[in-house]
Amino acid sequence: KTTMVLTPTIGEKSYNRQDWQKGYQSQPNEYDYEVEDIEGQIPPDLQGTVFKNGPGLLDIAGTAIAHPFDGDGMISAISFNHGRVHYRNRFVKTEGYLKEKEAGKPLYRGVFGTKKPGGIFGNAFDLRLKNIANTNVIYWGDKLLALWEAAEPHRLDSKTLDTIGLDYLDGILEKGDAFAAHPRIDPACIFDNHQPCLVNFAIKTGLSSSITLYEISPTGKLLRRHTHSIPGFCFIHDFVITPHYAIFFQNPVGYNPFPFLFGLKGAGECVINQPDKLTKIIIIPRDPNKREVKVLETPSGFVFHHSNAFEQLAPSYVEGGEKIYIDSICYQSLPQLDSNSSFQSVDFDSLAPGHLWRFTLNLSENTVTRECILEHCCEFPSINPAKVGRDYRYLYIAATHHATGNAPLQAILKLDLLTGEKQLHSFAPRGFAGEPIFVPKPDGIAEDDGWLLVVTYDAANHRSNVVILDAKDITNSLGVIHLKHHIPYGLHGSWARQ
Ligand code: 3ON
Ligand code: FE
Repeated sequence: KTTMVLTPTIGEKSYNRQDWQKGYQSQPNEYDYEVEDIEGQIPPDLQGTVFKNGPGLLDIAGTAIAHPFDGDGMISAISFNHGRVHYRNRFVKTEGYLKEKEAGKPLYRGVFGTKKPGGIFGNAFDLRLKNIANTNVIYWGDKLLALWEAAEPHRLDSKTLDTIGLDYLDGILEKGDAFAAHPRIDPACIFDNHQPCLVNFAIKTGLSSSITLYEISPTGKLLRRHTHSIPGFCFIHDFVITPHYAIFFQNPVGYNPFPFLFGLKGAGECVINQPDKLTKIIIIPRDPNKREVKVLETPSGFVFHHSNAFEQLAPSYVEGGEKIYIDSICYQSLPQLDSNSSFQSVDFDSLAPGHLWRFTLNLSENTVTRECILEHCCEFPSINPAKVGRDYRYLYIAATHHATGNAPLQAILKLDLLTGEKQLHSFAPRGFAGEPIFVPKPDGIAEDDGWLLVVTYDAANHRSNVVILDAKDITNSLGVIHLKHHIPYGLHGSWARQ
């Protein structure tokens, strides 16, 4: 059973391409203002800031970038204070951003195909990566950090969003280290007296790869760190945790470095799908005294994001054995973009949509089974943070307006994993949606006692809105905050009681 807000659609498509494309215009301006144009009621107990990251520029001094994942990171902070709302955005003043701004032309190659001027000769053998700090933003250990998975975090002032610089987490990282853009916060770590703990990873890849796992306390102190070598190439964007494990999907891909070396393709465009291979599920114990890594195999297609995982550890070999459940968004393969046409002209209908699957790992029998649990194009999952690594009932995710096919994300979907019931809140035909961020109600009891904060793009007015949905009944929008301008489609963000 699906309940939804009915909105008219244009013909059989729920969107038109010009509308969708406008959400990928650069936003070069930096704003700082109290929002006055608000519909509905801001819940008075919604107190704090939602930080969002994403590409703010889709061009470098007028030259279009090849892919939105190459866009310079821009942080938005939407602060709620006793029903008042403040908006501020700042570019992360990375070395690359500042140098290119000064030069007025692209000076770096992008991982996803953006080139410097000068053709092959201008690009070959320039193997530097431009740390664009565009993927996620977290507040942890009293620091606001903009993350990009191939390099160090950038620290920003949490109030002004001014860039402080590269941050080494007080010595946890060294120069040149990576720090992934998908930390998970264990709400009650069993190794730390049930204190919260941030778990993140770093990938070093090549012919052989390594995964380093970091566990960091709320004050920013290193609790545990261990590195594991992994045979073969890795493109791992996200992972999941349970109380005892950190789990990675090593997608079935290989790497051909030559087009990158010779200046023909970006580093990330040289990843090759190997559809005949299986995904390796790498299960790393978080317990410092148990270092045995287990690897199980399954077909999964390509996975960027996971929703959550949880474990059922049978007290010594009771019926069925130890199990881990993992919910992930699976694509048939890593989408390969046509380098001769712009990403704005992508043919949605020819790309296989991402669907949500549940993988069940039996650690006693070393088997994996899988089941599609949401056959609706979806991306950017979100859950109640108290349920990270725990058995959970509700999952919130951006989704297409229609239940089948591939299209831009225009809706938010709530899935009840217990009953299979779905709710859809669609912004179609002229609205587009990104990652929902779950904010627990201060005195909430039920898992869905909370709000979803969603940045949407409203093509009719070429501006963005911040929509507050009631997580209990997402068909109901409590408030719509109209910004004065648009925010280009973003990637990830987080909530802080700041
Ligand atoms: O060469 C190696 C392979 C590789 C791909 C090593 C490497 C570290 C240089 C590398 C780099 C990876 C990077 C920098 C990945 C960055 C990913 C990124 C910025 C975003 C990923 C987003 C994923 C999804 C699924 C977004 C979906 C968006 C929509 C549905 C549209 O709004
Ligand atoms: Fe991501």
